[in-house]
Formats: sequence, structure tokens, C-alpha cells
Amino acid sequence: LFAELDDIPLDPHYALKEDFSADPSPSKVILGSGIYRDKNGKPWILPAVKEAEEIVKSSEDSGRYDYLPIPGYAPFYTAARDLLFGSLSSPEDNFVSVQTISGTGANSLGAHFLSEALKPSAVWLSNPSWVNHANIWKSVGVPVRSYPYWDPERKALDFEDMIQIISQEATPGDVIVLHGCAHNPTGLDPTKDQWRTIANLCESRGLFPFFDCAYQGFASGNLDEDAWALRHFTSRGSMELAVAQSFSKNMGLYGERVGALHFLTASPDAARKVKGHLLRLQRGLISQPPKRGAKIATTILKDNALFPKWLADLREMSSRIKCMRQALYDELISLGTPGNWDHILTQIGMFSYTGLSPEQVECMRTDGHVYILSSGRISVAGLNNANVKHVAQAIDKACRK
Ligand code: PLP
Ligand code: TYF
Repeated sequence: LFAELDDIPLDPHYALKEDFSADPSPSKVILGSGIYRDKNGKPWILPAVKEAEEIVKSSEDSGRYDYLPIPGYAPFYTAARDLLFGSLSSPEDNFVSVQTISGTGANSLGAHFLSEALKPSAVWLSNPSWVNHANIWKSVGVPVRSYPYWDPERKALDFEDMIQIISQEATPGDVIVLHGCAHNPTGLDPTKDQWRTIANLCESRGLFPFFDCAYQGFASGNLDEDAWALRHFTSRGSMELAVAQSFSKNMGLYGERVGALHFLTASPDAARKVKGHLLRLQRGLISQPPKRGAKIATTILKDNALFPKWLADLREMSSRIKCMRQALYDELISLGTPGNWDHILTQIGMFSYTGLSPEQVECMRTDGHVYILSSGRISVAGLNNANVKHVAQAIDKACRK
């Protein structure tokens, strides 16, 4: 029955991890998936999360393993919504929120719903985008198109081409996926003026904006500033939109799968209908989302003493990443590595899109035992004082071949 199926290559992130694990070199380094590591290269449980775990534990009773309702834990998805949208600029009844299996589940539930409800002729993804976006949209049968984003010559945002292609080729009712902040993989976000132009375009062309917010707090270090683009769209009062939200990175709750999907609709009646469809789809896909991580996140979001501690944890992560950008840049400059490396400093968030070619990436692996994705993206959060020189030397060598 299955012998005629296509062979599917392993997801590049997992393939990289397997190759890395099989490498016996003591100096090997992996800068693949976007997972925060501390200054010793170890996973980091946020101190605010540790405190929240204790609070959750002390309030647990024999019902702790009961199911949540289908939309999830209401105190979680309303607090999560408020973190994104701030003080709501539209009536609360126009919003719909559902707890999901982290950001991936939010993207997926949103794609299932939008494919049915809007029947878009295409979904528009940035080129490049998070590897899973195309996978998710293809699986719901929506043709995937891409809009220009990264200009490899200038190592900058290709804004003019982005606007031109979307204006010329997107059709009303199409979905456009926009990274809320700290674009993965390029680390390049539009300016505020550019966001205004994108919002104008979505409005004039009748495109449905689907924001993916997996890094709130990682771009500027300020949660409100990182939600600026989304809030600009909502403040116009004229657009319906969706947002996929993840707490994997900003709370370090990766494996707990904590996230939410939100819709801003034009009326309470529309919101009620959207909610019905989301719950029907959620029932078929996962029945109910998991409880524990949502309780931890809610405790942090709603506890006046813990919330500022979380902000301090976020600042610790984002400032260590910034220091590592500087350290890598300084090493490359002191080695006199051919090329311009300013983009390592100016890109934001967890990643740097280095501009290294697949051949150079391969050379870093074979000669330097440094493992990065073939796109040239590095997870800056994987750098530390003990490995940054070695990584710079591997880049240097690859650039001189
Ligand atoms: N969207 C983007 C842009 C991402 O980079 C990620 C991964 O980190 C996600 C969504 C979803 O991650 P998770 O499912 O862990 O929330
Ligand atoms: O881009 C990253 O590194 C993170 C982690 O299928 C990730 O988003 C990578 C691949 C994937 C799911 C998560």
C-alpha cells in the first residue's frame, strides 16, 4: 500500500541534530534550531517560570489531570490576547481566542480554518520564511506563493520588490503571513513606515493578514514595542486578522507547547461563528489543549510580582544574544574575514542570516565541525564565550576557500 509513496527527507533541523550527534569531535558546535542556551551552552529554565511552577504545584488538586475545555484555559487565552493586543482597540466581543499546541498548532489551526472559510487562491509567505509555514499550508491544500523579502546582495529587506509582487500578483481573499517581529530566519523587520505601507496594501487589495508572533520580547526587548506592527493593523479599525502566538521562546516553555490563536473579526456575530468553527476543527485535531504549561504562563502573566521578574528574564536572554552578536562580529573583524559583517549586528532576535552559501556552510561543518542550516542561518543564542572564536574561525576559513 505504501511502497509507492515519495521518500520524505528528514526535517533539516532534525537532520542537522542527527549529524551533529554522530560527530565525535570535542570542539563541535551546533547553531541550528532557535532554542535559547545560557552562557554555558545549557538549556535555561527562566527563574520566573520556576517560581510559577511552584505556585501552580501548590494550588493543584485531584482535578489536575482533568481535561481542559475545547478552547483551552480561559484565563490563559485572555491574558495571552491582552499581552499581544494591549488595551483592546476594538470591542472585546469582536475577538476570538483559542489555546493551541504552541505556535505551530496556532498556525495549523488557523490554516485549517482559513482554507475552509476564505478558500484563498494562495497563501503568501516571505522568501525565506519559517520552514514549517509552507509545510502547514500545503497540508491544507492551499497553493503557497512567496513574496520577496531577503535581498542577498544588500543583506537587507527587499521592500520594494515585496510590495511590487504582492500588489501585482495577490488576489483579494488571499492570506498573507506576516512575522509580528524578529523575522525568522532573517532577523530583519520592516520599519514602522514600511508596516504602514504593508497595512495599506492588505486593506486596498483585500488580503487577509495572518500574523505569526513567536518572538514577542525578543526583538526590541520590550513587549509592547514588539507588538507595534500588529497593533498598528488593529488600530486602523477596518481590518479583520488572525494571530498565531507562541510562548516557546519568550518563556522558554518549548516542550510544554503553550500558544494561542486569536482572530479579530468585524462583529460579535462574526466572532461567534469563527469560534464555533475553530472549536469544531480543534475537536477533530486535538480535542483539548494541554493544561500545565498554560497554567504556568497564566501565573506569570497575571501575578503582579512575577510579571516584572519575567521581563527581567527576557532582558537577560535578549541582552546575552546581543553580546554574542557583538562577540562574533568582533572575532570576524579581528580575523579580517572577507566580506561585510555589519548585518550580524543590525539583525534582531534569535537568528542571524549570515549570507553564507550552502558550500560555505558545508565547509564549516567538514573543516570546523560547526553545524548550521544550509540557508546560512545561525541561532545566535547557541553562541557563548567558549565557542564564539571557534565559530568565527570556521566562518573565516569557509570564506577564504
Ligand atoms: N513561528 C515561527 C516564526 C517560529 O520561528 C516558530 C518556532 O520557533 C514557531 C512559529 C512555532 O514554534 P512553537 O510551535 O514551538 O511555538
Ligand atoms: O526555526 C527554529 O529554529 C524554531 C524551532 O519544524 C523549530 O522555530 C524548527 C523547526 C520546526 C519546529 C521548530
